[in-house]
Amino acid sequence: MKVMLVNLHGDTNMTAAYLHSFLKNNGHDIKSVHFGRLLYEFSPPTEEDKATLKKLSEEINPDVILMSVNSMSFWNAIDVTNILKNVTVIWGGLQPMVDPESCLKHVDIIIRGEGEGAILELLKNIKENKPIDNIKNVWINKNNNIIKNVFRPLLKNLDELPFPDYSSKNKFYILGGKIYEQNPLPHFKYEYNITSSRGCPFSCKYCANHVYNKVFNNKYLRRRSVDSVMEELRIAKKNFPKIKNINFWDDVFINDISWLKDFLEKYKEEIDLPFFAYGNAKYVNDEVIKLLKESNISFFDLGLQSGSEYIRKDIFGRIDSDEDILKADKILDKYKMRRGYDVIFSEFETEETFREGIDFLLKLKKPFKVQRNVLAYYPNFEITERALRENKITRDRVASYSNSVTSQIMNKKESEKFPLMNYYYFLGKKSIPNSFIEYMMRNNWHNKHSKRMVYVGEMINKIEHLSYSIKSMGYWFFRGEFTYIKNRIFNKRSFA
Ligand code: B12
Ligand code: SF4
Repeated sequence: MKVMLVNLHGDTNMTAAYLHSFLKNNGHDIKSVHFGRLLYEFSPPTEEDKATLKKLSEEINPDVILMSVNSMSFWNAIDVTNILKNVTVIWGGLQPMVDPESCLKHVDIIIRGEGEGAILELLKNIKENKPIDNIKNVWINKNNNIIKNVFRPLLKNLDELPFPDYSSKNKFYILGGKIYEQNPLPHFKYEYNITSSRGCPFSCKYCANHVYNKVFNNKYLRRRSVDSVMEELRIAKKNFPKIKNINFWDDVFINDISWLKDFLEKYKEEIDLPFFAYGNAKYVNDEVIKLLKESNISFFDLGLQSGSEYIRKDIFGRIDSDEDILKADKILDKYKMRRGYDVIFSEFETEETFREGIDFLLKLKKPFKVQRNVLAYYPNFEITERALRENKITRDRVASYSNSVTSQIMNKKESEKFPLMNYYYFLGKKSIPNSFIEYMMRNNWHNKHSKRMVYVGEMINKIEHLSYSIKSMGYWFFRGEFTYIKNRIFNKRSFA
């Protein structure tokens, strides 16, 4: 079948790359259209982008259009779907999983949970003009009557899936209203996005994994074999010889020590590229960190989420105690691991928990980065229902209920709202002594000089960001990377 996959989540999005290769491998004529660069926040498609997409869609003339939709891209998805309505549009992804009814107001067919088995069966039945009402994982809005099918069993062996396709073949990239047939963004050659697993052993209350673990009885977490991951990396290195960093986007990379040992030994021997991974304090021990360090890890990102143990455990449902984190931090410091701690600020915090949190972070060994997030409330999550019930938030704070929630990264406006958060700009930095932070707190700087703190904090962020961009550009330049300019000039297509 002629299938068009419209990807709103940026050029190197893993979900789109997986779906593309899966459908291609199963004999479908698939074309993917990517919007913009993969960024940590969503930028809505412009009118120009949408007009270009419409014309491209007419040219491709697909039998069906697929879109991956999460709670934050929900409104963009509606917007884009509305201009493609003359073709059957099918949504899959997180929003259909967590709030299917909201999706069926905008499209007639959605796929919930794992997509592979369901999309194959659905496309087959559409092609053969067979009924589509009883396909597991598929929900349908049939004349305002919602047909709800149960979930199908999960894939047992992830190794059976083809590797994600990040090539530019049969892909289109829409940027600034123009179409490119080669990825015009150079970064895609330098970073390789991979996952060795699906799911997470934990069920934090604010995370999609708690939904998966509940629905699939804690069986959602599965891991690929070492051989499969290694083979993907070998091919990646061959196809993208300029890769300088691998991103392991596994929710928790280090939970299976015997897998990790086996994998890293081979990785070091054959791939030996710096890599990024997510970790969790519970799994940090001397052996694991030594292994990671010896295998060339460039950055290790840990979810701390709150320095207050009460918020971390009781509100967020995490299992790591203060003691676990302090112990892990000591080991990470011993191996001089470049690391970051993610924190999430929420309306559940009080002045007391904020202060507790800062005091706790002051105990961690420097240097470390702090990634400041605000809690993203997702539809139908218990934590969202609780926050609404207890009047901690209004509905406009919930992703997809409101079109204003498009990121969980803390911005300047949020920083100004909760003055105590502003200390997090400065925590973990070697150049700023803890005694100075304590002095600021004692003297109430967050109230007296809140705006100034935000200003300085934002400046620090900008400088860090700028130096990273300059470094990347320098890297591209000195390696003769002019594809970006070449593609922009010669591979541009315009319908105008
Ligand atoms: C890796 C990842 C990232 C990476 C992306 C790297 C990359 N190159 O792709 C980074 C760190 C950049 C990232 C950023 C963000 N992320 Co993220 N990310 C993930 C993560 C860990 C894995 C997603 C993934 O690729 N899985 C592998 C693919 C193959 O599986 P999948 O996406 O689940 O898709 C399967 C099914 O859902 C289904 N399916 C999905 N779409 C479709 C479409 C169709 C048509 C069909 C048939 C099936 C289908 O089939 C697929 C195969 O079975 C998930 C958490 C998780 N465990 O899911 C969060 C997650 C998706 N991210 C999330 C969020 C919120 C974000 C950000 C908005 C955060 C922010 N900055 O504010 C940004 C948005 C960036 C962007 N432009 O998209 C949320 C979404 C929550 C929600 N309810 O919407 C998640 C679920 C984490 C969470 N908080 O629970 N993310
Ligand atoms: S550890 Fe991370 S990925 Fe796993 S459930 Fe908690 S927040 Fe989600």
